[in-house]
Amino acid sequence: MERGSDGDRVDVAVVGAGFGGMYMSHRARSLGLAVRAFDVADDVGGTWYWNRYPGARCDVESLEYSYSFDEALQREWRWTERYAAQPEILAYARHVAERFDLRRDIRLRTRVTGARWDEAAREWVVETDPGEPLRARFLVLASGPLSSTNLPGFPGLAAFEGRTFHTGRWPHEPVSFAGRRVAVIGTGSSAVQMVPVVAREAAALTVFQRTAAYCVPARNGPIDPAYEATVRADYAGFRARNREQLAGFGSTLPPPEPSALTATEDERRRAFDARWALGGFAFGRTFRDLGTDPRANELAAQYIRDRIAETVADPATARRLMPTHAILCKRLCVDSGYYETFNRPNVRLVSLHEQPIERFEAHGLVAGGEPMRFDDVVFATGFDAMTGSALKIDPVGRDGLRLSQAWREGPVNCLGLGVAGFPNLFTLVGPGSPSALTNVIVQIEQHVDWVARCIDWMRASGHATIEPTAAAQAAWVEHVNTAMAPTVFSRCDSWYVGANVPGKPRVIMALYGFPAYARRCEETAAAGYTGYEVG
Ligand code: N01
Repeated sequence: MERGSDGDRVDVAVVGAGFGGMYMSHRARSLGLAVRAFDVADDVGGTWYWNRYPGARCDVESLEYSYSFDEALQREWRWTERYAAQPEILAYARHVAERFDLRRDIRLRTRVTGARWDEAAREWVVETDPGEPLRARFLVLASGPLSSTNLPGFPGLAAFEGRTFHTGRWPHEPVSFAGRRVAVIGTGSSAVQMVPVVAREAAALTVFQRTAAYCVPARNGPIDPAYEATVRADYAGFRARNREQLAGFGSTLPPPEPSALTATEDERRRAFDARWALGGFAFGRTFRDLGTDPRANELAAQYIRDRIAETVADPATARRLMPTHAILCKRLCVDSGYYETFNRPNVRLVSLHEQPIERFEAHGLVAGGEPMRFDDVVFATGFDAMTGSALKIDPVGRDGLRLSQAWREGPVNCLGLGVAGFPNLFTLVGPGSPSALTNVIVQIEQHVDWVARCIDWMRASGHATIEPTAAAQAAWVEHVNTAMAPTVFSRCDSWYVGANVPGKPRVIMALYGFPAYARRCEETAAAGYTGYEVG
C-alpha cells in the first residue's frame, strides 16, 4: 500500500471528527498512511460539539473519560471538576486536535452523503457535500452511537410558532429562557441534566414524561486534589485497571457486595446508602445480582423510589416520578437536583400516560384535552442510537448490497467492527460491541488500536481486502444475543434495543463486558483474523 496523495485518493477515510475520528486519524497517520476525516460540524468534538444544552456534562468521571494513548497528554491536561461540563470536554477535544496537528487531515463543514465499494479498484468511493468524491482503501465509520437525533413526529408540530430545540443539536449562540414558558419533552439523561438549570431561569417549565427515570446523585464538585494526585502518580496503572472493569471504568469504586438477597435488611441499607453518598454509577453496582436477579433489582429500584418519596413534596408528583421498570435496563441518569426541581412552584410534571400529546398548535400544545401555552419546546427525545448515523450514509458494499438491506432486521456484524459484504469497512463503537455499555473512550481506543493493527497487518502481509465471513458474522450475532438475553439490558423498551424509535427492529445492540470482549478481539487478531476473508 502506497502512501496516498493529497488529491482525491487516501488510504483511510474517516467519517466523524469526534473522539473516535480524531484518534483514528492520529493512529492512521502514525502508520504512515494518508488519512482524511470528515465532519459536518464546524469544529471537532462530535457529541460534545452538538450536545451543548444547559447543564450538559459527562456522567463518567473526568479522570476516566479522557484518552490514555499518550502519557504526556494525560499528564499535561488538568480537569477542574469530578464530572467535566461540556465546554471543558470540547476544549479538551480541541486541545487534542491542536496537539497532534489533526486538523490538517480533517475537513469540517463537510457531510459524507454516501459511500460505494468499487470492486474493480478495490477501494471505497466516498461522496461528500461539499466536495468531489474521494477514493480510499479503507472506510472507518466513526460517526458515533448517539449522534443521529430522534425527533418524534408530533401532529401539528409545523404549526407551532415558538422556538423549538433538540438537546442533541443545540444552537451555538446563547439561548435565554428568562421569563419564558418552556416545555421539555423526554426525561432521559439529557433532560435530567437540563431540567434543573432551565427551571432556575424560566418563568414556567412543564416536563412531559413518558417513562420515569431512575436518577442517582452526581455529587459533582471540584476535583479532589488528593484523589487526583493518587491517579496521576500511576495513570497508566489506573487506566489498565479500568480496562479490566466490566464497563471499562470504576476501578476505584468499592467492589460490589455479593448479593442483595442474602444481605440482611440492615446490611443492604448500609450498602445502598454508602454508594448513594458516593454519587454517580457506584449505586448501580452495589450488589452483583442487581443486573441478573429481578428480585435483587427490585430492591435497588425501591431504594430510589423511597428517595423520591422523601424528596418530592407533592405526593402525586412523587408517584409519577417513580419508575416501575427494572432499574439499569435503561442507562441510570446521573443528576444534580432533578427530583428536587419538582418542588419549585414554576415546575410542573405531566405524565404522557395520563395526558398524551394530541397535537401542537400555534402557541403551544394540547395534552389530554388540556390546552397549554408555550414559548419554547425542547425535545430531549434522544437518538436513533447505534445504527442511525451509519444508516444515514448507507454504504453500498459488494454486489450493490446496501447496509440498510444487510441490517433490515437489525444490525449484523462481526465483533461489532465489520460487516459481511462490506470489505475494508470498520464501524467504530458499532452495534454488537460493548459500545455504549462502556466508558466510550475506552471502547474507542480499543477499536481504533484493533483497526490500525489490522491495516498494518494487511500491509505487511500484502493483502488488499478484509471482511468477516457470513458464518463468523452469524456466530457473533448469536453470541451477543445469547450473552445479553438473560441480562437486565434486554428487559425493557430502551435505545439499547431500538425500542425508542418507532418501526426500528428490536435487537439488543450492545454487549456487556468489556474485558472479555477486548480479549476476544485480541485473540482474533493474534490468530491471523480468524473468521475474516482476506484478499
Ligand atoms: O435520550 P434518551 P437522552 N414521546 O433516549 C422520551 C447519553 N447521554 O438524550 O423512555 C414522548 O435516554 C423517552 O421516553 P421513553 C446516555 O448514554 C449521556 O436523554 O422512550 N417522549 C425518554 O424519556 C443516554 O442514555 C449524558 O419512554 C419520548 C427521552 O425522550 C443517551 O445519551 C447526557 C418520545 C429520551 O431519553 C441518550 O440520552 C446525555 C415520544 N415520542 C445523554 N420519544 C451524560 O454523559 C422519546 N421520548 C450525562
